[in-house]
Amino acid sequence: MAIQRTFSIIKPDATKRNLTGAINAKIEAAGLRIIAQKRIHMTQKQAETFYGVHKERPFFGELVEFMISEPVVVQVLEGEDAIKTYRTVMGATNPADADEGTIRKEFAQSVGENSVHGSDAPETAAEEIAYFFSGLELVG
Ligand code: DAT
Ligand code: MG
Repeated sequence: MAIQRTFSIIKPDATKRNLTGAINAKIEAAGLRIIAQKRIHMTQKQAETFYGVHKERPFFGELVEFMISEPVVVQVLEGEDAIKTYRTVMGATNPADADEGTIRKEFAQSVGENSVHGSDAPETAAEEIAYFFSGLELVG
C-alpha cells in the first residue's frame, strides 16, 4: 500500500472535553502524520453539505445540530494506507462495538457523539480534504 491522505474531524464532544491532544497522540502513535490542522466552528450549511450522504437518515437533524454545537478540529492525515489505518484507530461507529485501545472505545460517549470522523474511501477523502483545505495548507 502506498502513502495516502485521509480527512479527520475531532468532533464537538471531544473538543469540549479537551481531548484534542489525547486523540492526536493516538493518531501519531499509529504512524499517521498530521499534515494540516485547524480549529473551526462549522456553519449549519457546511455540516449539512459535509454529511449530505446521510440526509435521509432519521438522525440527520441531530447529527447536524451536534456538529455545530461546539468548535471542531479538522485535519489531514498522511501515512501508509492512511484511510484504513485511521478507521482502525478510530474504532467502530458505535463505541459499544469498538475494539480496546481505539479512540471511540476510550473517548466516545454514544453512537452520535463519537469523538472523530475519518474518510471511508479515496474518493471521499479527496472530496472532504478539498472541502475544508486549500492545497497550500497541506504541508506534507
Ligand atoms: P462513521 O462516522 O463511522 O463513518 P457513518 O458514516 O455511518 O459512521 O455515520 C456518520 C455519523 O452519523 C456517525 O459518526 C454518527 C452518526 N450516526 C450514525 N449512525 C447513527 C445512529 N444510528 N444514531 C445516531 N447517530 C448516528
Ligand atoms: Mg462515515
